[in-house]
Amino acid sequence: MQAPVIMGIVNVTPDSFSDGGLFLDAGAAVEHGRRLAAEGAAILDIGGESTRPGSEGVPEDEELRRVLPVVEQLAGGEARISIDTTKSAVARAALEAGATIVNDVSGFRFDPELPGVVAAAGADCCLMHMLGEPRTMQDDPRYDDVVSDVKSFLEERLAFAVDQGVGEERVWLDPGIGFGKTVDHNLELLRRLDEIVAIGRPVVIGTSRKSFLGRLAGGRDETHRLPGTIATNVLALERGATVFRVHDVAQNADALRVATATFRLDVGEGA
Ligand code: PMM
Repeated sequence: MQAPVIMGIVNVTPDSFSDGGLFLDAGAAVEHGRRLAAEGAAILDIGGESTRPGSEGVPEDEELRRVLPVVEQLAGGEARISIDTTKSAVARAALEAGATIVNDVSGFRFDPELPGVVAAAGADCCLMHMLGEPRTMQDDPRYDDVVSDVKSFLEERLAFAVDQGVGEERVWLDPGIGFGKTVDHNLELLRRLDEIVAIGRPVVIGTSRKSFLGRLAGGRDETHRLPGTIATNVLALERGATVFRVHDVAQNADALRVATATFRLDVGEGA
C-alpha cells in the first residue's frame, strides 16, 4: 500500500457534474485551486469539458480558452498540475504551460495523437475506463463481469500506451466510477478494487459527489455527498488505490490521514 495522494478538482465548466458554473471565471478557478493546494492537494486536476452523463463536449478552442489561463497561473505552485482532457491540442498547450499529468477519461480512445503528445513531453497520464462516450454511457450499461471487463480494458490500454511510446512507469489507471455504470457496477468495482490494483500501476479513484452516492444515501444532492465520498475513499485506500480525485480536499485529506494511520501505511514525516 502507498500513502494516499489527493487530486483536487478544478472544473472550469458551466455544466460540470457537481460544481458546474462555480469556477468558470479563470480568476475564481485559480483562487479555488490555490485553496485546494493549501488544504493538501498534491495534484490539481484542471478540466474545461464536462463529462457528465448526456453531455456533448466542447470545441477545442473553447476548452483551451477556459483552461489555459488557469493552468498558466497555477503551474509552478506547490501542487502538480493535471489537465483533464481527451484532446491532444489541449494537452499539448497545457503541458507547455507547466502541467505534468494528462488525465484522459477516454483512455487514449478519442484522439489518436494524444499518446504521442504525452510520450514526447515525458508526462504522466491517467487512463480511465468509460463505456462508450458521455452522451450515451448511462443508457443501460451492461458487462459480463464488470471488474474483469474493466480490468481487461485497462490492461489493453496500458499496453497500447506503452506501444505508443509512453513509459509504463508513467501510466496510472482508473476504473471510471460512474462512467457507463449502474449503482451496482460502481459498488462491485469498489468492493473488488484490489483486482484492478493487481495490474501493478497506481490506481486513481473518482467517486467525489457522484450520483450513486446520493442514491445510496436516500436521494442526497451533490452538496450533501461528502460522507459517502469519504466512505468510498477509505475503502478504496484499503483496497490499494493511490490517487483520490476529490472536490472537498480538506475533509478527504483528514479522513485519509486517519485511515492511513489506522492501516499503518507510511504516512511520512510528523505523522
Ligand atoms: N470523473 C469526472 C471527470 N474526470 N477523471 C478521472 N480520472 N476519474 C474520474 O472519476 C473522473 C475524471 C467527472 O466528475 P466531475 O464532473 O465532478 O469532475
